[in-house]
Amino acid sequence: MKQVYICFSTDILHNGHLAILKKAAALGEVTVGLLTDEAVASFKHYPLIPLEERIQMFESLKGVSSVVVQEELDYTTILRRLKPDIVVHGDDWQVGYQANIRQKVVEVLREWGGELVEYPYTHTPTEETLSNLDQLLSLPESRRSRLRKLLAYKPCLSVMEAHNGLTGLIVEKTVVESEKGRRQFDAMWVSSLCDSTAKGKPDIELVDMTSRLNTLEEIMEVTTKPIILDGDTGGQVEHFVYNVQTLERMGISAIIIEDKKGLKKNSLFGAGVGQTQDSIEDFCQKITAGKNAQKTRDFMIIARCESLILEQGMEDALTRCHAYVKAGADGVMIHSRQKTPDEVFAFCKAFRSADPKTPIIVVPTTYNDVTEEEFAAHGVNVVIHANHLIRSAFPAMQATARTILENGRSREADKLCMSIKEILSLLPNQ
Ligand code: SPV
Ligand code: MG
Repeated sequence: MKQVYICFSTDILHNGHLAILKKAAALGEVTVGLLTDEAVASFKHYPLIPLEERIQMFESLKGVSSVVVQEELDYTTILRRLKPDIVVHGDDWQVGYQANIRQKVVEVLREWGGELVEYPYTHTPTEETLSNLDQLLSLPESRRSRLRKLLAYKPCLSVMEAHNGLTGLIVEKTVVESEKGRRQFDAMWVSSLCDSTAKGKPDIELVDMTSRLNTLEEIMEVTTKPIILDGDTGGQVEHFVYNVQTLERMGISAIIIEDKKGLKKNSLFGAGVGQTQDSIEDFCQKITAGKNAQKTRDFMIIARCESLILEQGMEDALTRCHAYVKAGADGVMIHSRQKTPDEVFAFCKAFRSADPKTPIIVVPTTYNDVTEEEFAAHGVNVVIHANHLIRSAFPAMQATARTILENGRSREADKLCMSIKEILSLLPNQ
């Protein structure tokens, strides 16, 4: 009997999958390969059903004689191990980055005279199925826990700022495809700078928590990706513990609080604007109080160290970050406003030699020559692109406003604008 191999990434089985399985079973003995959670998340959403349960689900299907785990999107390793006579797939992978994966399958099968059999892909998910999936992914428990899950298996997460529903949608939906695969943002950063700027206000903790929660609600209503909130200083301990519980209940994955006190100013102003760093003791107390207040394991409190910004030196940064971790912090954010990454890399090296696993978060606004891949090689786990949507929107909007004033009509501004059709297509359920 011929050996047939078919790989699935799905966690929601539908008729199309069953139909293709039936056809595969008519060709011989079927081995189903299931992609790991990590591999699935690398090209679509984080799977709703974890690998162990998906294995059970497929093992119980008629026509499946065994189930194996396929570690990578690329089939080469698993095919060389199993050497099947036939690989079955839908015919929907002949374009884009999947075309490369397909080509490699054809080449590897040639090594032992195997054959690729493709069937027309028969199922297009309905609007309803897609919106149900989005609803499941955006439930508080599901969304909240996803940041920790992503951190557990991805060397470095790519996080993008969002400051309202529209920018949330951009972070949610922007995907680029290349030969290397599909890339999308892993999570969203709700920045104090951008949330304030979008409201025309300075970044000095003037926009209060009620307003910040409204921004979060607006973003959460139209997105599914996990959210990291810029919590400024965290405020008074008595308020902070309360806010931790509120955020957790909403489904926020993490809050980052910075070790400053008094009137907070934006870090990128540097040391000359009268910003005061909190004492290690008081900041540790705030972290511990927050950790004791949270109800789930999922929620993360990340400590942001301002020692390099405030020119207190590397030793101070390291002493503080280790103390913050000891106090319960789930990660450390090291901030810098240097034009080069040198001090951040030096921090990472020294921090990692004593602490191999606590996540390190960076915000490379000023030292942005460095790629996420390079950061990962230095032990960084999260890269936050903290303000780029508002900074790119502002000059674009300003140019449009000027053009209309200059011409006394809007026709000349058309070339600066997206079409109404395009903007409508970004918005869900129209
Ligand atoms: C923010 O985005 O509000 C931040 C990062 O706190 S920074 O502006 O670089 O201080
Ligand atoms: Mg901020």
